[in-house]
Amino acid sequence: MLLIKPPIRACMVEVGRHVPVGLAYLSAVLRKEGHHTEVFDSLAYVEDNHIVGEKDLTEIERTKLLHHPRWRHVMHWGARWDRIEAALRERRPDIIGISCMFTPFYEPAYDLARLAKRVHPEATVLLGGQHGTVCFPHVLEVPEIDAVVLGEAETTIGPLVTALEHGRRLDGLSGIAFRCGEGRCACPEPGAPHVRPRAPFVADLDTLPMPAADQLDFSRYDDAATLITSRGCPFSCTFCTVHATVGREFRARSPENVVEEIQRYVEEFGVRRFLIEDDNFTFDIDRVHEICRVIRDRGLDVRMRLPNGITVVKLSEDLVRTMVKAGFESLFFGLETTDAARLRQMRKGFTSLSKVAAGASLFRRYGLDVNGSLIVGLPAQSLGEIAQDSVNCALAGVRFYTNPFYPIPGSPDYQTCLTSGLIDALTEPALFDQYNFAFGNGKLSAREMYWAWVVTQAMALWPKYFAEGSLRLSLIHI
Ligand code: B12
Ligand code: SF4
Repeated sequence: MLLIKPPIRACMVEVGRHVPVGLAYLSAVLRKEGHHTEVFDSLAYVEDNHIVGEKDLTEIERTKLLHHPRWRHVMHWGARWDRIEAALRERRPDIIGISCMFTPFYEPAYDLARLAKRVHPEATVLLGGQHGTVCFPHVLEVPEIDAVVLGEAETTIGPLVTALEHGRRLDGLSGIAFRCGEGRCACPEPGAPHVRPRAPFVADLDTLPMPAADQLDFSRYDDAATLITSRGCPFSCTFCTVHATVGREFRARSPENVVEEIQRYVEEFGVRRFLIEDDNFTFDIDRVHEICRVIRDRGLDVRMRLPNGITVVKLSEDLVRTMVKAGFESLFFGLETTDAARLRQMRKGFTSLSKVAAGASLFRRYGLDVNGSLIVGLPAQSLGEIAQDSVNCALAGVRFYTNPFYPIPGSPDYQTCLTSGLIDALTEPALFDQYNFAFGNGKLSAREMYWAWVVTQAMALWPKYFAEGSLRLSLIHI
């Protein structure tokens, strides 16, 4: 089986260099069961990043460009299609598994499925990941995709691959969706797609094999590895959909198991930098303390970051000191807005500007770079409120950056936007791009929201501008 991460096409994007950890887990599970697997991460081929030519733009991309007047190009991030085609031809897989994490970037994932089917018409094409999980009816409209794997897949992928290899029907399996009437079920007539009930989540994450790191070239990831030390989040922020993939229960690996993985990366791959991408890493503070203690007991010289952000809940000086000593570097808090009533409405009442300011100053005291993140363009948010958020952060001494609001299909906010008429069921989901304002928020037009975001970003970058400005001034004085 070939597991592939598609390229991304967007105006702006935060691709960075992230190990395709979900696929590496699946590969490890399948290998343990005796299957042959390979991982191909299109996003690792940064040398292929290029501007998409005018004639190759899709209708959706043209619309995105209209919504993003300061950005004149759509970029293709990751491997070019000819490189991907060559990889498909070279490997001759019988099953091709595509991972689509982000709904706004589904187009290249679907194009990859079309390419895979053209190159290997006999192969089965599967799609998994967040997008497939929350938008499977949309995915099943693509004839080249044979089945969608729903949510966490370590327990479902083995039986699925075995059934496919033996040409068995799929209607008895868990956690998949597929079209009826194409020989995968026993129905006498074609009917509605089959959506099989989800398998239980992996209860003890320590039982999972370590991700198949030997299938990745870490020089392509700046010699950094991704760690998932826990899955699931008991909180209920209204813009979030992690529960669809990994559930509400906080399931954690033991500190020993986590540090064993870290040690393996250090010793076998020479990797000492780690990105911890948990949904809610600091939910269990005692466990964080313990992970840090085991790292130090084993004398591991490592650097860790939390690019996914952490909540301020239960932060203490003791914890911060322990984290810094164990090797934690920069991090950020998901603040979203400084308005307490809105935070309650978003079911994020557990955070506040004052808590984030206190947390940030704690980390800064220990030399750590800290930011807060704000969302711009929340439903019915006014220009005044947006400006107030940035000003409040500046007043509280919290460095911040801003992300545009977009309703993620499957989230409570998506439902609210539907009910209030801001979007309808036919609104193109690819337009809910990270840096794209496709519709108004009930108070502001899409254009007003866009420019409000540009202004807040300019303000967010002001400290840097100010520092550079004063440096230049002092040079003039000399
Ligand atoms: C890590 C992460 C990031 C990283 C990206 C890392 C990377 N590798 O690219 C960073 C910090 C950069 C990031 C950024 C963003 N993220 Co993010 N992120 C996550 C997070 C927390 C974890 C993903 C992860 O690695 N999980 C661990 C691995 C083990 O799981 P996995 O990849 O899902 O794979 C499993 C299954 O999905 C399945 N599976 C996956 N692929 C396949 C393929 C096949 C064939 C099969 C069978 C199964 C399968 O099996 C795997 C094993 O169980 C998820 C939340 C979540 N829990 O899913 C949000 C999430 C994916 N992000 C989200 C969003 C919105 C964003 C941002 C837009 C936020 C913003 N406004 O800035 C940006 C956009 C990024 C961009 N490219 O521009 C949304 C996406 C929702 C959607 N439907 O579009 C999520 C779901 C969080 C949420 N708010 O609801 N993110
Ligand atoms: S704390 Fe993070 S993972 Fe949990 S619901 Fe809120 S945004 Fe989602």
